Amino acid sequence: MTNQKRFNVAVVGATGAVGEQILKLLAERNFPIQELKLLSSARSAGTKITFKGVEHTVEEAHPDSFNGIDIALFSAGGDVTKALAPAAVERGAVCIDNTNAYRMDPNTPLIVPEVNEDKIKEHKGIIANPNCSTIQMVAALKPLYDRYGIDRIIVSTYQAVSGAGSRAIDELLRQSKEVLEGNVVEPDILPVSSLPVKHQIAFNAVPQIDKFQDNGFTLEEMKMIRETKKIMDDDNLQVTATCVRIPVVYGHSESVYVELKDDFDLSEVRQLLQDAPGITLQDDIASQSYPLATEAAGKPDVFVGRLRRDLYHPRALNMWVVSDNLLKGAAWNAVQIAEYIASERQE
Ligand code: NAP
Ligand code: 3JN
Repeated sequence: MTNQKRFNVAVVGATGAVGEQILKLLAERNFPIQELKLLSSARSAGTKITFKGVEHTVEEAHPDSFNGIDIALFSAGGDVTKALAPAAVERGAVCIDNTNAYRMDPNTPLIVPEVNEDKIKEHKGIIANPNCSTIQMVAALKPLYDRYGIDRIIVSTYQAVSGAGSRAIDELLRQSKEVLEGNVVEPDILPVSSLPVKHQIAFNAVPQIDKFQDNGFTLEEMKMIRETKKIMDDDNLQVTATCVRIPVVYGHSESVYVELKDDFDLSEVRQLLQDAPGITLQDDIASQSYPLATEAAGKPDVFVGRLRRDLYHPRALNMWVVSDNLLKGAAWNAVQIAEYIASERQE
């Protein structure tokens, strides 16, 4: 495009697992960048990162880092967002935030472009990216919600350790080796919570992601419940979640039971999913073809399969939903929002 408007872009958390994927996508997508600022904590300040063949030096993030910035992508944890995003907005930046900090703030749109892109324009400086487990589920359910309506969702997740950061990946690999070599396993990181109690993740399934709430659900489960209602803009939606960490490195999987409001036809459901943006239907039991974390890893889509009618509820459906938690679950969803903003400003 000639005379394409270019933007000054800041990536906060540029040295992290999500930040790395954001940079990769900005380069691959040829995002219209004028100047790129890479920000981290003091720990990584001075680190060199090459972006499109040009070496950039990572700087420690502080409020004045955002002078002249048009678009800031945050993935450095909720406390960093709370400390710096308002300062970035004051300086004229639009912030796309990957953390929980503003997701439930009524003034902050919570966006999955395939579901509620129209709400982006309501932002007052900050746009929130939902939790990874929420994103892939609502993307898969949106075509069904629009066609039949949804009463109730019961979801169980099987979440990869990369969702808990690079130290959790290291922990899984270390523990796997320890078990295979017959050594004692000493859990150190998972589950991430304020308590010192840790559990083995290698060869295990841990039914706790984030800290427990007073109602017995974990924070990850409550994020899924609250965020789904906000994104679907439906307070009557009944959502139950059980979130489980499993020994997979990349790719969250979900077993989703959904009760629809209207009768459905399974072949029409398949067609709706096939036609939906960002969804790949992979559902051929005759050839044992269904979504797998190993195959979804590194890809931007949400993969859906194992579609089947419930045996008891006449309007219920079961499905298996898999996506790369660092891509559609975080970096790709954020870059999609950034592309929307950039395209709006071209006009
Ligand atoms: P990570 O690999 O641990 O990276 C954390 C990044 O934040 C690093 O670049 C780190 O810089 C930076 N950072 C830490 N403290 C900072 C500070 N005070 N000021 C500026 N930068 C600071 O973690 P990650 O897996 O990339 O996840 C980062 C955050 O993204 C999470 O905390 C979470 O809020 C969000 N996230 C969201 C989803 C989702 O579901 N949408 C998924 C995963 C993560 P240093 O190198 O200097 O330490
Ligand atoms: O554990 C996972 O698989 C997803 C984790 C997401 C996460 C981890 C630490 C802090 C979040 C999130 O995105 O909700 C946060 C947070 O921003 O609170």
